[in-house]
Amino acid sequence: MLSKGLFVNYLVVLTLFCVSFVYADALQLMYDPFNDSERDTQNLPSSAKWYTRSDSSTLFVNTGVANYRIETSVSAGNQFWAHFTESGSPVNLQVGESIDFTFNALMPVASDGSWDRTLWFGLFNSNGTRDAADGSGVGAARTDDTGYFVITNPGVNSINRSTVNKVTPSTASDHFVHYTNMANTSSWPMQAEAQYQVGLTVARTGESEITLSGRTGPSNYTFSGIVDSSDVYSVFDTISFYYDGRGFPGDTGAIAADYVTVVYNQIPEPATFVLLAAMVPFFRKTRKQ
Ligand SMILES: [Ca+2]
Ligand SMILES: [Ca+2]
Ligand SMILES: [Ca+2]
Repeated sequence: MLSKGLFVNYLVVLTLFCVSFVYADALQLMYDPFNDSERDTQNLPSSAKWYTRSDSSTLFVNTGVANYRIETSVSAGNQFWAHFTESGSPVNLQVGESIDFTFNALMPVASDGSWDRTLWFGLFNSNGTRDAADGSGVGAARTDDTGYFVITNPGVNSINRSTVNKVTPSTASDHFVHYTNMANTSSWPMQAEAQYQVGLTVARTGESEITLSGRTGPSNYTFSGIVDSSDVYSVFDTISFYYDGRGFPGDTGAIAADYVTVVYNQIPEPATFVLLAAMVPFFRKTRKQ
């Protein structure tokens, strides 16, 4: 029979175990404010190595503004991305876990809303093959990527002008080429040089269920409860951005981002608690000596 002290210890461990399923640990995998004025060093969480699909000169940290940020040069469009885990160690969401991707979006020149798919951003999985050079993203390493993303229209304030999308399974695609629309939401007209926090949260709400939520602008420009229950994606290691210049005056534009953040809301491993429980008698024995 358990002694009273031992019983209390087991009770504490059991409580910790149960509480762990209610309160996930928030692990900050990336928080890049670009204070270091460069985009080339992978030293997470505070500095990510960023890549552009175009020439290296088209993506830079703008140090000519008060608060440094990553920014594209003006062009007809560009795509850039970063990896928020070590290669081969993606986030593998368990039931009850989620991952948040947020950033401050900024338009050096305001979008004029003349194109319905201007700003794209999402969470992806490289599936073990990463594009890790400027000018890449066009070959086999990219076509196996999967994920979820948002398209928003920062030139217009209207219902259903933003969409939430999923990379179509088993298609040879780039992050943003072959996709399935999951839901429509509202877009927010971003003013030039004003920052708006936007983002996407992917939650694993069941063995075969993913629920998406996020933000396309201030206040109530949010979406939630968008459920995927077929061929779901639960593994992630990449964030990616794209913009289409047709959304800007003259059909060329640029985007900037700051405070790019990825948080993994992780449930502590049950094994940790089983181990703790197993060690309780040992601790008590040690204390008695
Ligand atoms: Ca950096
Ligand atoms: Ca900054
Ligand atoms: Ca890949």
